[in-house]
Amino acid sequence: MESNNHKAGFVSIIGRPNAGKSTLLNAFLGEKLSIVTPKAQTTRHRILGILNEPDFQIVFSDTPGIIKPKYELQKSMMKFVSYSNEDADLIICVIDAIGNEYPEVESIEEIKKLDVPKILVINKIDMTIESTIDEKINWGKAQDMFKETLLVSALKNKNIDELLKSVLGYLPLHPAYYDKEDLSDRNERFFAAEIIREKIFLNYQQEIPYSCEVIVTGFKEKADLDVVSAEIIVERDTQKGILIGKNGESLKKLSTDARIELEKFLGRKVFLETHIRVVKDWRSNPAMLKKYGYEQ
Ligand SMILES: Nc1nc2c(ncn2[C@@H]2O[C@H](COP(=O)(O)OP(=O)(O)OP(=O)(O)O)[C@@H](O)[C@H]2O)c(=O)[nH]1
Ligand SMILES: [Mg+2]
Repeated sequence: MESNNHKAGFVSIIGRPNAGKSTLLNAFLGEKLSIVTPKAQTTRHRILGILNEPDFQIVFSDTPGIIKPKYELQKSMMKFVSYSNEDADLIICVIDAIGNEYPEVESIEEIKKLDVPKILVINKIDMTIESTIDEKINWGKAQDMFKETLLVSALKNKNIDELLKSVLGYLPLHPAYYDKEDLSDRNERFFAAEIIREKIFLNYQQEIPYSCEVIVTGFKEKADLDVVSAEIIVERDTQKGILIGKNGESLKKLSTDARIELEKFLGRKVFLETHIRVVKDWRSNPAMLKKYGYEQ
């Protein structure tokens, strides 16, 4: 039985690409759920990460980095951010302490309009000096919408407990929304596809990662291992050639990297088979996007 003091709520994690939103989600959960890479626009979906304790359930949403969309896929990614904010009991706006990039004025204006408490999280404090942090703090004050500002390092797990305590302060008394055993709303197939996508982001450069989509077409649990079949979708034949590489070596490395990570995630041996398929300009094709789980 849940106590009368049980809290539950939705917390939307938003910010520019690369600010460390997915790393922060993983830090909250103490588990690697969302994929993380040094490249911008790694996350393409809204991914729920559920933190369960006897007295609370926090449903975090990791979201794609906020950008001005240039093609249909990016438009859909920005829809996921809006949905996440609409449901939220609290919005965590993550900014990167390194460099001097701030959220776009337009996106800040949109967020300001929402009748939801917002807090500012300045991330990557392990990598920067005090004066630049001060600049970020002052920027936050000037926005006149954040209830508070917290300094963290999601990567080094610094001040995450303090942030969590603060988050709980904004959540209402409410029964759990999801089963208290659940870690996410997504299934193993989804995370398997994400892990392969992460390895594509890490192994290939320029447009390749952005031109790829991964679909898990088969997932068979056998006695001694899982057999995972995946299709990697690319936009052009030349990209297929690059993915495969000389004598198939690039694809072999990608498959090995993905399999190792998959085995870690699933805690079981994995046999991974990959096929590459060309779907011309899938990123701009509404029908294909719908098929791949992007809403229009
Ligand atoms: N030094 C340092 N690096 C961090 C920290 N948090 C995240 N990073 C790094 O920043 C990069 C981007 O991290 P992500 O978590 O993928 O960022 P994101 O905001 O989810 O990015 P998108 O999904 O592309 O919008 C990765 O290389 C992370 O390892 C941190 O606290 N300190
Ligand atoms: Mg991300």
